Amino acid sequence: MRIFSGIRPTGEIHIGNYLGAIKNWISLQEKNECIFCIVDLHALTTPYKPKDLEKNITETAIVYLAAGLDPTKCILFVQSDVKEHAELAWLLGTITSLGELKRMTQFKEKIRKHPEYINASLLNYPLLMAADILLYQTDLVPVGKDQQQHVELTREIARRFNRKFGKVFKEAKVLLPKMGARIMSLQDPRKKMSKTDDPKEYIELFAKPTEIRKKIMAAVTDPGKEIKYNPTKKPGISNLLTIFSLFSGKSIKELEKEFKGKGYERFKKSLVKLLINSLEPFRRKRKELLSREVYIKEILQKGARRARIIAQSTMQEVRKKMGLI
Ligand code: ATP
Ligand code: LTN
Repeated sequence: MRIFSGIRPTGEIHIGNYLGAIKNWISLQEKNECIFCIVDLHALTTPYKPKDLEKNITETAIVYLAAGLDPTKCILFVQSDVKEHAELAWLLGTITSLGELKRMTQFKEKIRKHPEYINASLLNYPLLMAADILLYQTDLVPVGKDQQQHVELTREIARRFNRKFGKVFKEAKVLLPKMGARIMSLQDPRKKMSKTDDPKEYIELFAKPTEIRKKIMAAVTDPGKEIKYNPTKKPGISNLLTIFSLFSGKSIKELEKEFKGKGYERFKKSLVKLLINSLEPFRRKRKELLSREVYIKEILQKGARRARIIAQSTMQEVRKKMGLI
């Protein structure tokens, strides 16, 4: 199977990004042809500082490597290094309606969050994402729940193109994790954990023990003191239980039994310990990688060269079918 996914280099990668996406990429790379991208062009659609962008790209590459992506097993590259992404996005825009783009939940959320930054590329974001996926004849797109709608639209665009111009694209399917597809904010467990929100709301993958302790102990819980999984009535504790379960490998049922009658504080303290231990190897690897900037650059350049070959071959087909010779 051909796998494609990406992350925007917009800030610190958090445990939601890890549990919802990256963790699953690690196992997928063993038996599939995987392509993982740092989608820098997508990062320009929300407020950013040019001087932070380069740092965030390197930081995202470090996350990929520290989390266990292996450049000998998969292609790692930066989106803007392969020009075909922007080209295909433009072409796909010609067969996508304004209504389809305006309907996207992420667009609606982002314009609510940044009313001063409503730009055309924010609306066209799903076209670029569709181009990312379709250029590589992708079968599966492993992402968190928030991206499902974009993958569905990509399928629709692929079908439409194939019908209109002749078959070029594969209809990629979304691949959601069974658990952890939507890790919630630590301060407001009714909304998703997001790296462009207040840092109190998320735990960075490389967080220091003191930060982990502070944020987990301050995480919003629910009335009562029972450790019970019930996302509608107890969203706070259910979110923490999900995080606990995914990092420990224990089922929610087992955890409910283990912490029966023990209260929120004991539960949170155990979670702090678990997270400190689980994230320690990531911190260690990051430290190692920080001094290897040249090595990281080489991986990304080599990845871009390999990606370009696939992308160019798809684009040749696209141009032919659309009459652009
Ligand atoms: P931003 O704040 O920049 O919108 P984000 O935290 O939502 O960022 P993205 O770069 O949009 O992160 O997402 C990267 C990957 O992580 C995607 O596959 C996305 O579905 C997944 N993801 C993001 N947030 C969560 C979350 N809270 N729970 C599970 N998966 C998530
Ligand atoms: N929109 C995604 C990032 C992204 C992506 C992709 C994910 C851009 N292109 C292609 C999967 C496949 C997000 O997480 N915000």
